[in-house]
Amino acid sequence: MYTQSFSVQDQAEGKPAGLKAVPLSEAEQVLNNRFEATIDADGKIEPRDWMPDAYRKTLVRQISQHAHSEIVGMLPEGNWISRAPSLKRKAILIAKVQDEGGHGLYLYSAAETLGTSRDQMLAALHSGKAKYSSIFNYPTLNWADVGVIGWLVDGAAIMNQIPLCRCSYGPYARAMIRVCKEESFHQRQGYEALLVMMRGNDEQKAMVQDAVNRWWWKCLAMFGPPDSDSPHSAQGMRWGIKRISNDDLRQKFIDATVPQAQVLGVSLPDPELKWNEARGHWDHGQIDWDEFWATVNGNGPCNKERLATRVKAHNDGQWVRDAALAHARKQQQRTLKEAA
Ligand code: BYC
Repeated sequence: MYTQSFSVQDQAEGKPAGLKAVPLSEAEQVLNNRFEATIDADGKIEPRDWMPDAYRKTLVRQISQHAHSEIVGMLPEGNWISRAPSLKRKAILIAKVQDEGGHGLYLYSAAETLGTSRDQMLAALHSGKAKYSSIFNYPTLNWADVGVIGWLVDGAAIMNQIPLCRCSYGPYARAMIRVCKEESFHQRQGYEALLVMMRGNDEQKAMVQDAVNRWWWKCLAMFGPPDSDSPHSAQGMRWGIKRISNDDLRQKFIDATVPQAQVLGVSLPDPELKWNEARGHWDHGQIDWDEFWATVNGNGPCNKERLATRVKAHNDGQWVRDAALAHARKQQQRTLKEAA
C-alpha cells in the first residue's frame, strides 16, 4: 500500500517477469531506436524528445522521491534552528535548511518537465503513497545530530548524487550539478561543527560519539537495498539514470568516511569494520534491512510526525498560493488592458 504511485511496468526489454509488455507501433519503434541510440552514445534525453513511457515514469518516480526527500529533510534539522548554540551556527543552519528547500524546488521543476504536475506529486507525498528517503524518519536528539547529519547524511547524499550529474535525462542532470555544489558545503559545515565539538569537553565529545552511533547504520541504508534485492537497478543502469550501483556507492562512502572518522577521533559502531588489503576496501558488518523496510513502509520512529508536519505546512501555506495566484491574475489583466 505504501508504494510510489508513479511506479510502472517496465516495457518490452528488461521488464520484470510477469508484466505484460506494451507492443510499439512501427513509428514508435523508429523513435525507440533513436532513443536507444542516444542512450548507447551516452547522450542526453531532453523534455521534448520521445521517450519510452517506462523511462518517463521511472524518472518521475525517482526525481519526485528525491524532491520529497529534500523537503522532508528540512524538518529534522529545522528542529534545531531555534536552539543553535551560537549566532554563527544558527545562520549556517538557516542557510542549509533553505538550500534543501531550494533543491526540492529544482527537482520538482525537473520532474514537471516530464508531464507530472507539482500538485500530483505533492498529493502522492501527502497521502503517504510516495516515498522519501528513509533517513529522515529518525529523530535529531541533540545538537551533535545536526553536525552528524551534515557530515554523514549529506556525505552519503553527495556520493549518490555526483553520478546523477551524468544522468541521461538533461534537466535532472543539470539540477544535480548545482545541488551537489551546495551539498558539498553542507557536508563540510557539518564536519567542521563536529571538529569544534571534539576539541571541547568530555560531554561534548560523548555527544558526538552518541550521534555517530545512532546515525551510522541508517546512513549506510540510505543507498538502498543490496544490488541483489534492488528491483529498479538493472533498468536504471541500462538507461543511464543510475551510473553506480547501490552497493558500490555504499562501499565508496564507507571507504571515504573511515579516514574522516579517524581524523575526527570518533569510532564507527561496527566491530566488523576492517581494512581488506586484497579488496582494497573496508569490509563492514550486516545492515539491518528489516529495520530499513519497516521505516520505508511507514513504521519508522518519525514517519507519522514528518508527514503530519508537511501536510500542515502545506495547508497553512494555502493563503500564500492564493495570494500569488490573485497577483498573477491582476498582472495579466493589467497587461491585457495595456495591450488593448
Ligand atoms: N529510502 O530498486 P531500488 C538528501 C526504495 S536526500 C526510501 O534500489 P532505485 C538530503 C526505492 O525507492 C537523499 N526508499 O530503487 C536532503 C524503491 O521503492 P519504489 C535523497 C528507498 O530507485 C536534506 C525500492 O526501495 N536522494 O539529499 O533504483 C538534507 C527499491 O529500491 C531508499 C535521492 O533520492 C531509501 N533510502 O534506487 C540532507 C537520490 N532506497 O520506488 C540530505 C535519488 C531505496 O519501487 N534516488 N528505496 O516504491 C536514487 O538514487 C535512487 O532512487 C535510490 C534507490 C538509490 C534511492
